[in-house]
Amino acid sequence: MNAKKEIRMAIIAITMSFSLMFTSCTKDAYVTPKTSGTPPANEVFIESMSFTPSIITVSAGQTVTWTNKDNTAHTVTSNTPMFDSGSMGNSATFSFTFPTAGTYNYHCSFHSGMTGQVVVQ
Ligand SMILES: [Cu+2]
Repeated sequence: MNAKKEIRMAIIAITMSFSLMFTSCTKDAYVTPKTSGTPPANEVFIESMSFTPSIITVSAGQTVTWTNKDNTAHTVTSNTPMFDSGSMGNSATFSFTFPTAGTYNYHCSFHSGMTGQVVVQ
């Protein structure tokens, strides 16, 4: 009788720890979707037809690097004539150094819906 009870308790404990593991696994899988994850500091990923993060904040004098993770070609083009990457294929990178504080809006010249902003402090 007691042995059976212990086994039952053990089964319950194992089931509970399994479901806990499952919960954390599910959470991890959710946090890591089909994207390439969070870009490193001062980097923007061009992915799934958008700039990630869409707003990036850096200090004056720092360089921002964009990487195209899409198979579609994109550009990183400032709204004012300041920088223009030209056509970027898959895995292409583009870097620009921002010497002066300000807010710089940019877009992809191929896809008007793709916009981003660099805030330089
Ligand atoms: Cu584009």
